[in-house]
Amino acid sequence: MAQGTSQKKSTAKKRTNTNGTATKQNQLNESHNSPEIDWKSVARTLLLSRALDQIEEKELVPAGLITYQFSSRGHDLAQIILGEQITHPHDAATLYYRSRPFVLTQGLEATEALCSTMGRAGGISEGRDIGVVHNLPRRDRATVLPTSGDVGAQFTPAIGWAQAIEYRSNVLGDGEWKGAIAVALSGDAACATNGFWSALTIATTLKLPYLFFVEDNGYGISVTGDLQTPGGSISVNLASFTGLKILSGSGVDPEETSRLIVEAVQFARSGSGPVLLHLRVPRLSGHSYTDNQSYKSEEQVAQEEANDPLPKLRDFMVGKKIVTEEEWVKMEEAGEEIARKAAESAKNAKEPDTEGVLNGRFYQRGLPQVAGGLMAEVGEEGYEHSRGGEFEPKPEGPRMNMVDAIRRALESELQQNNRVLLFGEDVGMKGGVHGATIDLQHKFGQERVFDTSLNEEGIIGRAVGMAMAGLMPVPEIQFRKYADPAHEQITDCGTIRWRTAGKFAAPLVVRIPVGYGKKTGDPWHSVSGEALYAHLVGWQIAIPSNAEDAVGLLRSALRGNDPTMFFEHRALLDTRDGRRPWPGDNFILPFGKANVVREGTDITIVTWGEMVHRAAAAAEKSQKSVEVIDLRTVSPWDKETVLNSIQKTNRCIVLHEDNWTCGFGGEIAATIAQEAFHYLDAPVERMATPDIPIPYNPTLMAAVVPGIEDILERIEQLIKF
Ligand SMILES: Cc1ncc(C[n+]2csc(CCOP(=O)(O)OP(=O)(O)O)c2C)c(N)n1
Repeated sequence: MAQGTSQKKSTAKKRTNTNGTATKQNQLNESHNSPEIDWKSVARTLLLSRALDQIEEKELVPAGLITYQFSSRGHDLAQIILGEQITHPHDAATLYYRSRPFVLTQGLEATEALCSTMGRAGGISEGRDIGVVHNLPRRDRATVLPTSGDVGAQFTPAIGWAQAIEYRSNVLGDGEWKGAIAVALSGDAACATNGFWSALTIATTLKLPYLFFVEDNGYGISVTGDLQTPGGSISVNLASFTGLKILSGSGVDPEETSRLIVEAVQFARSGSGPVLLHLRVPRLSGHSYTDNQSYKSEEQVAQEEANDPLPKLRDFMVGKKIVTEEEWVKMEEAGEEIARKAAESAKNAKEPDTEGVLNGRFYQRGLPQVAGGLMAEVGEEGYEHSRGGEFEPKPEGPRMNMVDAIRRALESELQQNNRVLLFGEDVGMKGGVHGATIDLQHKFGQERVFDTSLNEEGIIGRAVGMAMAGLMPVPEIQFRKYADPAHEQITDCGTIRWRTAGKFAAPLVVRIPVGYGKKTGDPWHSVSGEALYAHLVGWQIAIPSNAEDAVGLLRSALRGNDPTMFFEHRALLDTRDGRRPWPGDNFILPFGKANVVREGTDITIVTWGEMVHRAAAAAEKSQKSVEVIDLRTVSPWDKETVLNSIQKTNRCIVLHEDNWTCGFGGEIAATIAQEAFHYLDAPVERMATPDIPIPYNPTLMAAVVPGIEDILERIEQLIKF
């Protein structure tokens, strides 16, 4: 039996919250070595959950006080029994919108629940997110990781947490993480998503302590299960999946459901690998309040009603003399009373604070962060101390390739911070397809530098879970185009801090080679596409133009507290333009601070990445005095340096390799037009690749990507304007 279970035994305690439900840590039944079910606690939570659903459906939604209502009726008993088992201090759960009964077991208060669905202050996201999309930093039980509205997005962050459990307990020696598990709650349709299959592959290949908890009601809104999974049973289909323990059965019969759940949780805790628990449950309401279930026959609805777990629990408890009929009625009334009081409190709760609505896009001193990243564990002062560095480079040795400088920066941070982990396709033994991680696995071991399965959603989603478990994950995506399958995880990661009202953060650094190669390009390996990510909430984006900046920005991101995209331009990795001497083991560059590469008075060129060198070469050739600004980072971008330069030169070209339409140059041009219009002596010029992929043939490529001669010509034209 895993060590964590015996820990639980020794720390067993009882806490009663204002829901009146006990959040008791499980005690072991000595004879069976399995946790006893506290049926009264289960019943209290179930009755409260029903009363909350009821008051929402009958009163608060019709009164227009709640917009999104998702009933959990039918799914609730199984979730609550599960919640009674998820008690290890480092357990974590990822959820979906129907998971509120589980969250009640983890300490969610009834008033908080209704403030959440009503979008009021005091709700778990302070009105920012719909109230069924929960998150809960650890109270007495597990950490409830931020829920996504995207079905299927819950699976891979839980994988990251499970892998972090292994890393923290086995490598960092954090004994208290031993025996913890990650659980992902889902419906049956969610088993058709990319996230599910991604998580399944990782959990089984790495034998992670992971529980897939599938609540199968036979529908994904109105689409029946046979269209989600051939034959309609995920457990039948996965029977031969290597490395996966499968359990399936009733999610409504108290005895069978609890036996299956206890077995599943114990298996996951035992260190034997992942388990999938497939429970059949009825969905006793429409998918959401507005769904009238017209696609179900009356017979079907009646069958589902007959399968309601609530009367089954009552009959079981009364039959087993755990409660009398009278006690049951009293518990029912108590649940209703709590829900009623909670509704009154929620109705009287304030509207959320509008002043602070912009807070939480990025780390800001003074804002809370109780889960995720280093700061949640060491506090703000500790974190601020740890991120220090030297802003002045101390060049040493000969000029080195950018790729070698990146490798050395990774190595020095791996040495200084044992929470840094590097992973991705071919990152381990091979050292990455671009060579940025050569020898690092050899030096730091397979636990810290490792290969992953070919699944970008899994790479990024896992990184998100690891970051929330306090590690600093550094995933590599082989080429920018191949980040596309991870887009859902990328967008959701960026909003974590904001949508949890600052409670959670997932600082991590995604390294991605971008742009055309030394000799040629093509539609797959030459995408830069920074504008797509600059448009997202919550991501920092660095695009260094040389080895020195790469080291400073990478180190800054690795010691930072926000998700960062670190773009490595392919044409600079091992070419002369990108080379610089090593700037020192502690050199750091702040984000949002541009570099004026070349000063001038006639015209300003604003650019980044490889285009910096083309702009500088054109400036060199030009007879005019050209100022070249290397933005270094596009999120945040250094508006001040750009606007100051335009006040001096009165003319500006914005130049990038990314496509024209909605390219980041459009943002800069619009800002200049708005904030420096009176200083302009000519329109702001944009230069970019037209809206086509980068062509393979070098002549074609040269015809569309802005070149030195094109820039030179544009300088002349603009100055003549
Ligand atoms: C990626 C994504 N696609 C579509 C939706 C819209 N949607 C919300 S719930 C749902 C059905 C999910 O069914 P299931 O996973 O079985 O859970 P259940 O609602 O039955 O409990 C769909 C299609 C979504 N939220 N996310």
